[in-house]
Amino acid sequence: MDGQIQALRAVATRAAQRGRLVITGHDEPDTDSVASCVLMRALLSHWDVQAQIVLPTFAEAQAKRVMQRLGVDVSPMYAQTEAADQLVLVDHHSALHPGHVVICVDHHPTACRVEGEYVQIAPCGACAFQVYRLMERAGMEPDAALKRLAVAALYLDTVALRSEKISAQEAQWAREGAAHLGMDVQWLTAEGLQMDDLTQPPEALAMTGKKAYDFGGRRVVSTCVQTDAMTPALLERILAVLRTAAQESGACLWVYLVHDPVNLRSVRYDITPDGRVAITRYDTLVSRGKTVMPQVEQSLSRAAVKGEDQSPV
Ligand SMILES: [Mn+2]
Repeated sequence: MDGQIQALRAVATRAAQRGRLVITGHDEPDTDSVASCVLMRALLSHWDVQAQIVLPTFAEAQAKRVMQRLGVDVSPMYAQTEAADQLVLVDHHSALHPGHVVICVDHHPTACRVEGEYVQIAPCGACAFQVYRLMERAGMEPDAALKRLAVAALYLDTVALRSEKISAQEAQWAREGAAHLGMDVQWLTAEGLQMDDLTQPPEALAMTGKKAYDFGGRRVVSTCVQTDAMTPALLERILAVLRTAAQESGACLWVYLVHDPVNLRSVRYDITPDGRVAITRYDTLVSRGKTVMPQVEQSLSRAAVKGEDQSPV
């Protein structure tokens, strides 16, 4: 065991003698947060340090689904922290609930001073992977169930290993781990890419990711879907829903985006209240906030200028 690991063990051991040692993730915990908690509890228990996981807010739907499939029951973790609790923060670095922070292991870089006797914040694809590495450094041999959690956290926290925040080595570790453990890579990838379930009714698929924008008094509504399996028939049914929605919304435009994260492309459908649809195809996975909406704003202001030109003086 290296000095850093020894320091972590010493801090945890002392803290557990002072009061209840509580491991917690960020609010509305995602898969990485919950996995980090479970791995941290395993590490502490390896050292005979009693700790319990407390999640003060409900886990995201995806985390519930993924944890269930990986054999982790999150329901007993739902509880509140208390002021006297000794907190171990994972996957976040500022206490959101009562308690005294003693340990923090996170992968979100910050310029702020982080409270705690043991603080480890390193850029890494998933916090759970960082905890997994600590387990190895502690001389533990994490079992398959624990390793599965670290692999899943890496896939889900990094857009299926595509995010710029994951290093090539980490991605390789996740791929090899998934293969070695016989995990369903297609499932991990689909969850990581946050693909929408196309068996939902068109009314639901038309309304995913809804956002409203105001461009100088002109209201634009936008929704989007993530899939690599859109069919012309389903699209037609979604557009029919959107024609009605566009008319009833009072917005001057409804922008619907179909993102295909597998083939890295997007298609944009501009629906006007009169029911017309204009199509723009992008050969990249386009960002709504960074690319599409500025384009929409520009074309709206151009149209406004043109409208003024045509108006009789
Ligand atoms: Mn995370």
